Amino acid sequence: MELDELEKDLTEKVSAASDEAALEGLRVHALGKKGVISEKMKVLGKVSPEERKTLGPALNGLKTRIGDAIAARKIVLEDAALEARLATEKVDITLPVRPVQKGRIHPVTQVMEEIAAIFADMGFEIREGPDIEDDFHNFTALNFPPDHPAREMHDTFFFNEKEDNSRMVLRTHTSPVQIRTMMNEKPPLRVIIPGRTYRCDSDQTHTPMFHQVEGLVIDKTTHMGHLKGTLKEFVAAFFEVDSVETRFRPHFFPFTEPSAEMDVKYERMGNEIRIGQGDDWMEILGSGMVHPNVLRNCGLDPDEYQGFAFGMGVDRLAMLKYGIPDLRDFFAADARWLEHYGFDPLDQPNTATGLSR
Ligand code: 2U9
Repeated sequence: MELDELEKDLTEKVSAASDEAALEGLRVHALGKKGVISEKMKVLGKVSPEERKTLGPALNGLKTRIGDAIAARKIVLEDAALEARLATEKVDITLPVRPVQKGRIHPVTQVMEEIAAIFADMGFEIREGPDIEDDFHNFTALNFPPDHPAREMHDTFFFNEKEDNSRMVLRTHTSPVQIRTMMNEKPPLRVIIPGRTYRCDSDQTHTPMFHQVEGLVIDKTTHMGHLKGTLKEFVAAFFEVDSVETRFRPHFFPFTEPSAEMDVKYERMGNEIRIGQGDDWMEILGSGMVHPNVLRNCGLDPDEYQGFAFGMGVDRLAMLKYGIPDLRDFFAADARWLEHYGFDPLDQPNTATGLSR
């Protein structure tokens, strides 16, 4: 009789337990080492064998039923807690996205990504390197003679002299990255190098920091025809036109021989410039076959390997393609300018669905 009442009391309390902590307290109260059922078990040894025969199974039954009731209640409480949490975390995915103030992609970043997308389609990989360079990678390995004007103080940003009298520089072009690539990797190579470059120059058309993308192809039979084909395909893709009339004009760079600048035909319609056709020529990039001295400086045998390289100014290409009149606005950090000339961060440039929208 006493056990029946205990079971009724415990069962009611289990059903009434409102959370997992209360249920755990109840479990300890009933089944813990000093719990009410455990205490009753302890007297089993002291009762007569006759009484033990009925009390033993009765107590064991009680213990099992209360244990089961607690386990069942635990599942109910856990489910309820999960339901409550899911209800607070519910998101209505049919709601339109709230109009949030989004950032814009800077035209220089956009153009770098467009150029990378075009060359990636042609099988080029991207390489990057440090902005602070030593004299070897920025000048000597690129076949600049010791007295070349680019090595002068007024063209290049030099750091203070080190103990060994050498001076680090802010790279004046991204070309040192090609040097590092040729020294560290085995041909065939097909790479483009986007990055920041620095020269002591500041006027309407020059800023002391500017952006370049350079490219390099090295293999056993790479020739000037590959250079022309690659660059012609590149400009048509970049300006998003079916064809562009181009011409290659002889030029001089210490690191390429022969060297050529590439011009494109264009026409002016009021304030707008149309690239592709027209009566005028505009210089768009520089290029050439990598000089044998440069190959040798990087440990490559010019009788076995040859290749072409090219370089372009990203800031100017961005101004041309997107009709941006003043270079200095690029670095003025004017939010209204960026709102107008910037690009949607969710539109990734790619040649399949369009470079720019
Ligand atoms: C190595 C070998 C050859 C990179 C080249 C040019 C031509 C070039 C200018 C374009 C506009 C710089 O930003 S700009 O003023 N660059 O005309 N660059 S060929 O040739 C290399 C580079 C690295 C090892």
